[in-house]
Amino acid sequence: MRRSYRVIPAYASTPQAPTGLSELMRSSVSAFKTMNLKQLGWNVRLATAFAPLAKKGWQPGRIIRDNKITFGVILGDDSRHEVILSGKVYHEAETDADLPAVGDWVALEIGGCVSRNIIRARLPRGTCFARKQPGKSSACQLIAANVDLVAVVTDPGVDFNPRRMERYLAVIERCQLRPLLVINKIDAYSKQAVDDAVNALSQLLPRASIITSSAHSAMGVRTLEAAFQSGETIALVGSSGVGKSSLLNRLLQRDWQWTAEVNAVTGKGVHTTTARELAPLPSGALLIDNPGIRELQLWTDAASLRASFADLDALAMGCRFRDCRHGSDLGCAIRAAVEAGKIDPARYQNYLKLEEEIKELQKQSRKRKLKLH
Ligand SMILES: Nc1nc2c(ncn2[C@@H]2O[C@H](COP(=O)(O)OP(=O)(O)O)[C@@H](O)[C@H]2O)c(=O)[nH]1
Ligand SMILES: [Mg+2]
Ligand SMILES: [Zn+2]
Repeated sequence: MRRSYRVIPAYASTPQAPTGLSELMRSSVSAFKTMNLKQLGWNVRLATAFAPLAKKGWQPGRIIRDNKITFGVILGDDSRHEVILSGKVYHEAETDADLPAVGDWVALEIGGCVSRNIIRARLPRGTCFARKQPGKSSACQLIAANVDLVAVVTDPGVDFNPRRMERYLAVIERCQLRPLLVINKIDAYSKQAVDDAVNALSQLLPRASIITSSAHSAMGVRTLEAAFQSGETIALVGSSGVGKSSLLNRLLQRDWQWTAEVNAVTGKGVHTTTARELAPLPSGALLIDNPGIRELQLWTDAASLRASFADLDALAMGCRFRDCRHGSDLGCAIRAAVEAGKIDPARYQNYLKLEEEIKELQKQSRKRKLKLH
């Protein structure tokens, strides 16, 4: 499987703008734009990559919305444009994950062929937040590009599942991003239930910070805001319905324009996130809201498994046999620790399942390679 066809490429040529005028426009706005680009996450790495593209008269912009057929981009002067992909960028992408995504920086031709705005190139990514694609294939799906921190949102009740949080964390760490756990909707639960949720997560995942919040009462929202630095890109993930979009609106202090669709009958805003989008916050951070990730499947490898189970891995050094599978094997140090009550049995089960999952992934990727040759 290569990629699904979903972006209509523009087979447009680049008409040359009159040099004098475009030069003038570029030089007069460049200082102003550089200043504002920084607030969108622009840095030296990107500026270096963009330098040769600037000579073609293209402008740097950041993708803030994926409309499936078109993209929404924001420029350094805060203007927002709807853009399409050039045929070249489309054809040069080997997989879906190579196509521009929310968070990506692109070189744009604004008002190009037949007044269309075209993505002429995608700049190299600093980071990628990616997961395994739903379904059987082991292909990777990009959630967002150039992300610094991933905030996993849950609630203390219905959605609460520390094992799932652990899996999110494994993906986040494999992508070398910083994790943050958010327990939202605390207004709707007892203090005891919230404390229990915090304790369960901090015991299982001691290396991740935890913030409790309520998008309804605004409790903890300031703490959340303080955890995001200016110019930093944060991806909000978690099950549908946990309050990601509500938190975003709280942080924005208004409704994000693209998510407020007005119902023709009631005249009220209907808030459902159908697309992935990036919103600049008044605090200077950039927040990416994701539609619910229905099926979290790991796109992970042995290294991330090792990282999230470092303590179990250390224990495995004490197993009698080198190839111990930590099941019914004689002299298994991990099983002994579980039996002695030192390791949570559920976490041990998860460890065994993750190993199987990785083996399955590797098998599938081998099969795919065989088919290609
Ligand atoms: N009680 C309570 N309800 C919330 C809170 N945050 C969101 N909700 C509700 O939960 C539902 C889903 O919220 P939404 O922001 O769309 O969740 P998303 O799918 O994660 O983006 C809506 O009915 C919200 O009003 C909260 O902090 N407390
Ligand atoms: Mg939402
Ligand atoms: Zn063992």
